[in-house]
Amino acid sequence: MSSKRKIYVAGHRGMVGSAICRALAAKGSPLGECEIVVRSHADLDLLDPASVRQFYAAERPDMAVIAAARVGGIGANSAANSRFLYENEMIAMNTIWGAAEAGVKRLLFLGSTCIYPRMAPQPIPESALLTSELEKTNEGYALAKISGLKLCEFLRRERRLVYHSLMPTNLYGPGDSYDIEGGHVLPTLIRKFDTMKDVVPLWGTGSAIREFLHVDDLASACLFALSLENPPDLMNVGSGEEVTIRELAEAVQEATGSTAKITWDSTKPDGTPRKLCDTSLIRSLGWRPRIGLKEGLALTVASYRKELAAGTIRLGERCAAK
Ligand code: GFB
Repeated sequence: MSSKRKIYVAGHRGMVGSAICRALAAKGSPLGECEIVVRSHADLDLLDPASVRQFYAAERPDMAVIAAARVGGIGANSAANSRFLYENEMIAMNTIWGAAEAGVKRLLFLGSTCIYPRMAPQPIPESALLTSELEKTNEGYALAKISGLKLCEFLRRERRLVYHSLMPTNLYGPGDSYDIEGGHVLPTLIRKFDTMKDVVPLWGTGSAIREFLHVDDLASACLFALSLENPPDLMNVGSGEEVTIRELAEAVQEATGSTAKITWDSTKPDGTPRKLCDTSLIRSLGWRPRIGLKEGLALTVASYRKELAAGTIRLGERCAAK
């Protein structure tokens, strides 16, 4: 019989899930050698509680990492708050509750720093959760992620299962979605600067401030959190590196070699004015990010070109995989 730990990664085809699978499979992983269990969307519908229960009963993993979600940028979120709430709520409830019912002892749930109030103090500490109103453009997504992290917290308290959550800041990296209408700002800008030769129309005023974290740094934070015997219920994960959207646009323009003219459409929303997370908790326990924005951007433009040439690039909306 194998003594390897069996780890279920939900959302393994998404940018985050695939980065976690790469990190788990890498030599020297802090979790040691493990057996990674995955299911494609076609084989397991995470919106269906009975299928998820059956899956856990059959596989009985030692650990689960929930990186599955419907995700998108400000355009996709604000146009479909209902779908972002419903699908993410169902995925969170089914994967977390199903794991608890099957006796899975350890689970890591992934959310996003959009769970914090729109006007949270900066940098945003974990304690800012539920202290005031959410940002309207992504309220549905945020509510679903808050439910998920609370379910983990309640199960931990009531059933002594070590279920905990990480809230990453805005992510980017290989395997992202380059959907111009529904994607996140960084990959969308790469796609726009690569394909629009004369004018690149950008949204909002360019004054919003965002922090970006390379997905491989998030994957290392996930493995780090899972290797802690008694992890905090909730930890932020960020790079500490902030830029205005205008500065990001200039950096992406340089990284792609574009000479197009940038225009700003102020009828489109800026969203949360600033979203820098306070990472003193995870840093105090020993985790650090390694990939700076300049290096990460160059790596991401290179992987965008590779994915484009290989025909594996994702240009449409992402579902059930962050
Ligand atoms: O990544 P993003 O779409 O979402 O970034 P959020 C939005 C910011 O980039 C806004 C500006 O200030 C936009 O005005 N922006 C400029 C653009 N040009 C563009 C463009 O072409 N496309 C896009 N998408 N933005 C998301 C949440 O918020 O953050 C999600 O909606 C999730 O729920 C994610 O939490 C991490 O950073 O505002």
